[in-house]
Amino acid sequence: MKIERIDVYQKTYTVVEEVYAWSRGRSVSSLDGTVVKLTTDEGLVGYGECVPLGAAYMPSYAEGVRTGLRELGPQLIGLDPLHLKAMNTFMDSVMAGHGYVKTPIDVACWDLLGKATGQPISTLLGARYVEDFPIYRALSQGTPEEMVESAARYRAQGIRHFQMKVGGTADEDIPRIKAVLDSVQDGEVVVADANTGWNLHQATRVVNALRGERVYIEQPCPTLAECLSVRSRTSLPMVLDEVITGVPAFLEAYSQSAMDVINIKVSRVGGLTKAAQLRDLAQDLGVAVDLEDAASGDIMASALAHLVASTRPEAFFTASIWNYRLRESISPDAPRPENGRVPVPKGPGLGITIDQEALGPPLFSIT
Ligand code: 0XW
Ligand code: MG
Repeated sequence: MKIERIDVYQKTYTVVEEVYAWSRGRSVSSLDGTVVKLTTDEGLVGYGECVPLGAAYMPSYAEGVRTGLRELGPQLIGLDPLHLKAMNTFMDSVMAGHGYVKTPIDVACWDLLGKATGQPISTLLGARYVEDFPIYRALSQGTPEEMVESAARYRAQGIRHFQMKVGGTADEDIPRIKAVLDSVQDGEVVVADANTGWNLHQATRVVNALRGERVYIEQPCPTLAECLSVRSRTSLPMVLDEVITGVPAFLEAYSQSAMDVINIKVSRVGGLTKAAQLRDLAQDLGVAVDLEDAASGDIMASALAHLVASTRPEAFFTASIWNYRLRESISPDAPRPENGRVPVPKGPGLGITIDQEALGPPLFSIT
């Protein structure tokens, strides 16, 4: 099988909650996504996408995905999309870094492999431990009262795991976290995600104020060295996210016992192939995983569902999808949460149908 044509689409999404805010004054109210459709010489089509969370969350941005695809795409024509490892090795040999550009190609190749073999991606990733799974909900940064109120609203929708967006000053964050902790119920999980927003003295004040509380701390500071320093001052469990850029970064952090959980963002590590490799390693080493992407439309939400389904249940910490938080949709049957749980699609490949009309005409095509 050979890739014969690559169509690239642009899709603008608006965030239902209107503004989603996190540390350092960053926020989004709309998202600019890129969808890739691969067509093969046998007429099979596969879809992938990359939806950056604006340009300030991590080193990726919407126009960068498209510019990267203009550079990379022509070199992929004629390659066999079913040989995922060879495809990734090739992409890495002709373009250094820019994993977020390669992500939609990699996901579309998995969709093709599934359709060619008649199997869902989860089965091809080696397991289908669950048919549905719980997601967490991020609490957009706000006053303590607003964050407690968001948690109550999401609890009513079946959510039991809350990730608070903190990363302000210690004086702002300590009351936020305490207020939400006071409102949680038995069995619920609270993570305080600073998204690199604290420096050492702020982080130290926050973890000291939370000693003994049932809260996880996520990515307190920008660098691994700073996060390790915070970890040495607290016994609260730690999640690392922004610094986990791939297997080498994970192994460096693991060798220093830097975390209990990693947050794997598919487009940060460069696609589903690499995310699954990192997930496999983490679960073998006893580190639990949070599986998500910076943001996700219907396609990435489906890819994530398959990644979760193939994760050993004891290694699964939590997951997140974004498509249900966006007003626009490109798939009528993409997974969406019901009572806080997301079903894993059953059909071949991603297991969803794409509404070509909702996608509109391609922005550009490579043949
Ligand atoms: C990437 N975020 C800021 C958005 C997602 O909702 C989760 C969060 C994170 O850093 O984990
Ligand atoms: Mg995070």
